[in-house]
Amino acid sequence: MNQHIEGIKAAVVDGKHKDIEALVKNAVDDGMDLNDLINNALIAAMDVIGEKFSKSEIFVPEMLVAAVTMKKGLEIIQPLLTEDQTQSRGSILMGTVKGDLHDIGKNLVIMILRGSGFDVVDLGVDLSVESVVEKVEELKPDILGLSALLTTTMPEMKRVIEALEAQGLRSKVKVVVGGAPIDAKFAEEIGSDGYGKDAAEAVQLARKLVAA
Ligand code: B12
Repeated sequence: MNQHIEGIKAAVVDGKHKDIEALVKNAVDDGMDLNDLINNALIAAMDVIGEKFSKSEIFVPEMLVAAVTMKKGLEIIQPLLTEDQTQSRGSILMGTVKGDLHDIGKNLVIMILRGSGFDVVDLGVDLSVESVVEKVEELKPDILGLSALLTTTMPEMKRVIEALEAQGLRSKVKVVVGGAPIDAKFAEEIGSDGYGKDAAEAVQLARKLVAA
């Protein structure tokens, strides 16, 4: 299994988007554990990319090709994660805050939540506070999930919560937050209902909040 992990990780880091489909399919056909594939190959590759970017060994174009490659890999896995379930566990709106275009983590969280039986509406990226509030009012979800990957966009999460309060909607929806720069302390400070460090924690959190 290790050769699959190393091969997929290297393909994402090198942005080999033409090879990724076959590599992931081979790993799946060989019975590789999907969590292993996601965490130790695909996500691990993005961590390498992040480090290389920090050290100016690569720049935005390389980061983008790696992201495209990762997305292609995730697309192969997506259908395999869907649970055969007719009854929804709850409804969730999910999006990336204003000024932020990072959506790989958000998409992964959505994929796993859907696979765990939640109904998830993907609001996309770069969401204005107003558009989020409008959607909460219109769709009345059990949970609103917000993602941010940039330290500069983290404050948008607080703005959304404040706007929900101003519109009298805060008590009607649970707000959960996540993304690489977010932690439990920040989540508490801004008055959210919880933080998940990864997709697995997002599912646990959603189950807990819907049951509450
Ligand atoms: C890929 C990438 C990009 C791609 C994004 C493509 C896309 N469609 O998403 C592109 C090339 C577009 C990009 C652009 C930029 N990026 Co960028 N990017 C990354 C990189 C390498 C990987 C991010 C990623 O996908 N990780 C993998 C996913 C699976 O992890 P994740 O997003 O953290 O999500 C997990 C958890 O956080 C959690 N989670 C996520 N969301 C949520 C939500 C909820 C509710 C919950 C519960 C959980 C949860 O679950 C996920 C699954 O486990 C990171 C480095 C890194 N290691 O994070 C830099 C990084 C985030 N980028 C960075 C920067 C600086 C930029 C740019 C400003 C660069 C530039 N000069 O233009 C631009 C900003 C563009 C913008 N306005 O958003 C910096 C941010 C630094 C900072 N402190 O703010 C980083 C950290 C790189 C670095 N080391 O410097 N980037």
